Amino acid sequence: MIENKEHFKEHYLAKFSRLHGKDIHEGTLLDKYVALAGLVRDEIAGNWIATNNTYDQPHHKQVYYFSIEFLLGRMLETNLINAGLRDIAEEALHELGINLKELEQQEADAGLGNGGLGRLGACFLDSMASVGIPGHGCGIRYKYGLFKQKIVDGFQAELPDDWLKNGNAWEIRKPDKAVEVRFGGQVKVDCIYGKLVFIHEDYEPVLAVPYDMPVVGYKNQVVNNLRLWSAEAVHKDFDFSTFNRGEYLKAVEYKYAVEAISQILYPDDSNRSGKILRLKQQYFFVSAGLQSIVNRYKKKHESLEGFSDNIAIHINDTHPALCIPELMRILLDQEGMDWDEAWTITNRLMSYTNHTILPEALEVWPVEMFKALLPRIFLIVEEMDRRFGQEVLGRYHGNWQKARDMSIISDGLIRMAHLAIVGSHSVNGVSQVHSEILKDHLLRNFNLFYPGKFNNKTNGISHRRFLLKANPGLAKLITKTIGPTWIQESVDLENLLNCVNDPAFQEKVEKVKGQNKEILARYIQDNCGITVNTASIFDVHIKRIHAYKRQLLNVFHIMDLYNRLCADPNLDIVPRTFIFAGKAAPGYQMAKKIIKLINTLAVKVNNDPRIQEKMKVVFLENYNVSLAEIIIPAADISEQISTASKEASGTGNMKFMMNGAVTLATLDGANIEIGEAAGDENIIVFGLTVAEVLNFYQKGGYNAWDEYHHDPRISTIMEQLVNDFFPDSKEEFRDIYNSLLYDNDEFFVLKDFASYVVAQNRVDELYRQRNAWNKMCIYNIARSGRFYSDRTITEYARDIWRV
Ligand code: 26Q
Repeated sequence: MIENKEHFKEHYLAKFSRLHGKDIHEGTLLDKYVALAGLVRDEIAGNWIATNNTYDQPHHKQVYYFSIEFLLGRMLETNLINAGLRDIAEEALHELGINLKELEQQEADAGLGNGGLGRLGACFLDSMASVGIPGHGCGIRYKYGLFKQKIVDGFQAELPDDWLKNGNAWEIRKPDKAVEVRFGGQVKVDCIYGKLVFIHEDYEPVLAVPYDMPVVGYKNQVVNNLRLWSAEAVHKDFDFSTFNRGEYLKAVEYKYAVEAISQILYPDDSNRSGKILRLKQQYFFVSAGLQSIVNRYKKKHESLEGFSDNIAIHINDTHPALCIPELMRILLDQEGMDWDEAWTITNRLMSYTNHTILPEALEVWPVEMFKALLPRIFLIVEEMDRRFGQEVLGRYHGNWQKARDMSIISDGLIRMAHLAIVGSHSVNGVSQVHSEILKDHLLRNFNLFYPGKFNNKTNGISHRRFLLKANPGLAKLITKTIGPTWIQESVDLENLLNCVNDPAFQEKVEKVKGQNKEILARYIQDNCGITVNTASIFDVHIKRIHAYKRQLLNVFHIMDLYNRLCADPNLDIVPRTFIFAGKAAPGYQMAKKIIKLINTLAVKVNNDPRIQEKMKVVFLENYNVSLAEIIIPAADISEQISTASKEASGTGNMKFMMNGAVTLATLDGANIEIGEAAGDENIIVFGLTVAEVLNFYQKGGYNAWDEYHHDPRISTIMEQLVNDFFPDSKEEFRDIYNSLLYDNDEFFVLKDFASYVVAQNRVDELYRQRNAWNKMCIYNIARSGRFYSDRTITEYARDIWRV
């Protein structure tokens, strides 16, 4: 164990020469990073093994968190902090003439996720380890993460994210723990001693090889495990027999087809329906994960007795919902249980989180495709559907309509949300309002059918990553003011309430924010060549680009402000820097147009001398976890402006709040709870409410042209999209224009425009009163403590997993 600086230096230099066989002075930054990460891994290895051994003792219930995404970002600093080594490392390296920050940047940002759902998975891993819950992640080791975004000529271009090209210092390949996953073929049914037996034949075998990554708890000696599966060809008899027949090409084809399974993370796509490889990915990691859980359990306990008391399995959205029929398969076909016994165990084990109510995001699979790829699993799903249908008919006296509405299979499609609900003992939403919408609208039938199954677990974030690590200036100030207990228990941030009225403290908070804005300004300068004024309001909108997240509403306010400034160059406004970042799914044309629009507007605004530096528009390319860690600490305004009812929770909103930004928000998702926590006077709210939006959807009554005709600002902006306001992009934005006016503005952008402008004007007014503004920031920080993922995970553990 490394205990001090000198010790650290000694170990580090030894590690370096062992690894690289050369002198440290000849090492590249990458060499130095690799040695440091290796040293950290050595340091945590003992606790990793010890933690695992503890979990193998009786009465240690294990949680397995299945997620098709884990958006980890970089791990070096987090691991250093959690292992209690950061300060020692920083000083020791400094004395060796090495800058820790520079080494950190050598690590690839692990982008194995699209956005909120994947990042939530990563925060939960951190919290499970830090709270000391025996919780393991189970996912896919994608060779390529989410694409890298380049902006070329204002357009998004996608490049592959070859994140493993320099290796991954944190993972350990475990070939001895590999299992076989079977696709395709047929199922033969036999009757042996009066019992039906299902035999899967002519399948294609795939080898699932696990790579384990340590998840280090915060200064508590716990090191949990994240197991990511990689697909490989089965070498045994399979390819050799083909090989022997001289079918070399076939063997190579097989190898490539197999490796394709874990090759790439699918982007959250608008036309994502029915991609067979995606279904393969889902079954691949679900089957591998469950087999390894069952193997481990049987190795320790000899049988499956007590299985459902000692194991909990969580399904992060429906992507891993095949856990349900796959566990049934194992219990029925391998363990020889009967249906009822297997079903009772499965149901007790499984729990499911829903992350969306967008109808196009609810997963379905065509029966034909499903059946061909997973013949045995299909039979089980069919049986589940049949039995569930009987139950519904029984309960509702033969109401066929009800049975059809609730069925798992319908119109040739398998509805994964229905499968997940029927197979789990708990279904939760991710914010209060989202959970209410699930219960009262989207899943109303199920809530009535299964009283008590539905519950809420409002999301949270890792405050250790997004405050302690990302914002060292603020973290230090907080610790100096209220002591360090907030690092473990972020509700203690409330102690800052004693300082809200202290002008000296207000000034310090403002100063830290200013320093963070300087850092971001330098980043913007280096990456976009745009000079921004750090005295301006940093108004930040960063998240996936999606129509419902309404980047367009922000854009239209900027256009309106620009129009006002052109009309009156002396207009008195606080200078603003509008900052955007986010990726659009490669196949989502509308989202890509929005990116082009932002960039086109940026060129126009930033180069107009009449604007006199009163506003700047910046689009930062390749948004990822590391970039978020630079932007969020520097934000004055957090844009959370989704159409009410559409954003299940949002988690970026929480990260901004913790870093002392003021939220500009619709009453959607967790914004509502953020407002309740911060207090009405410390958040800026506008727009339609959930009830109003749902009412419009149900009853109609909204006409986008009314907004166009009654508000000259809106008609001006709409026409500017298609006239020569953007001279080089005349027809480029026609689709946006049409979707708003001819497709009646599905997300109420025009409807909310007027109230958004009022809210934005209020931002301007409030920011002028610097003391009052700083007070708002401090209230937000102080009351953000409840949105930490330690709290969320403790609730999951208590109410759902019962550990
Ligand atoms: C599905 C099929 C094929 C390809 C991709 C996908 C796919 C991938 C990612 C579907 C959905 C996602 C991601 C969804 C997501 O991030 N949802 C967000 O989850 C957060 C955590 O709960 C919430 O805070 C956000 O409100 C919600 O949008």
